[in-house]
Amino acid sequence: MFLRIDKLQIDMPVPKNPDPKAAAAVQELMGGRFGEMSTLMNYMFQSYNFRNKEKLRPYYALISNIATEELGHVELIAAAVNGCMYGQEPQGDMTKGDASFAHVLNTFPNLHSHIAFPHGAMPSNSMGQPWTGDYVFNSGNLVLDLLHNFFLENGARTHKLRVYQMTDNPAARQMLGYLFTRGGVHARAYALALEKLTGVQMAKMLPIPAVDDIELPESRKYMEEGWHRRLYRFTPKDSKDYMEMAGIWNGQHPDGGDLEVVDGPPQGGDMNDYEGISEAFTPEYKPEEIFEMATKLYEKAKG
Ligand code: MN3
Repeated sequence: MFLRIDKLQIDMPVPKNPDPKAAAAVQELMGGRFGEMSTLMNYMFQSYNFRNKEKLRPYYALISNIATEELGHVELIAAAVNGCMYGQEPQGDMTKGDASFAHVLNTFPNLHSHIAFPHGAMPSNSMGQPWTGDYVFNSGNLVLDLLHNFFLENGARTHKLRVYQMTDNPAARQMLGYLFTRGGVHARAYALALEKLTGVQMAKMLPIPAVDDIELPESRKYMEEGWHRRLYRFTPKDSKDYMEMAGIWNGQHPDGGDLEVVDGPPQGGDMNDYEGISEAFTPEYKPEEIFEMATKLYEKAKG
């Protein structure tokens, strides 16, 4: 089962101004073929359908635990899309009754987000095409599935770098720096799993593309903090769940530091909050009544 912690995996800056073009590009990393919904659902279904869990614990633990981290990556992409859509200031004036979103037609190629979603993240790619279960590969053959996962992570690296090159939005780039580092960890983990299973030196192929994490300025901060050498156990500290992945995630990173399994999730960053947009009816045109009702519920919950 899953626990939910009301935090993001890291602190995410909010861009000063709305940047819907950056949001549209980042959408590819949500619901594209190589997006976070794909890594999440590939590893999730591989863990659901895993056979001989007891005999193959280290592999099962690795795939299951990375799946959980990916759910947090989906959340981070959503936070980045929302941040880029809103910026720090609420937009528009609901009382004017003019074409408040006319500018969107010129600046934002993903109109579906403005019409069918509350100006936020969608389970779709940068063209608004929905994510599909066809992106899930789960043959049940352990070597084949691990090889696929290695391919998926390296493909995702390529897409992250392309999105990086498409936007200079500092908030989007910080999120990319973090996810690039973590995707590198996952690619390395699947490479190690394959090496220990078959003896083939997958790590000699890394990284694909041949851009080291350190070359991304926004990744450096996370590397200085050691994120590129850690796998977190996304489970309460006092549980023993997924410990067995330490049988795979051990030894040295090429930078000389030790690979480490950390007990419990990372500390996390604050969940961002955004003002509603009245002219888009989020959460309502005149939300005061809803706010008042919620205040009463909130007081009741506090006892
Ligand atoms: Mn990821």
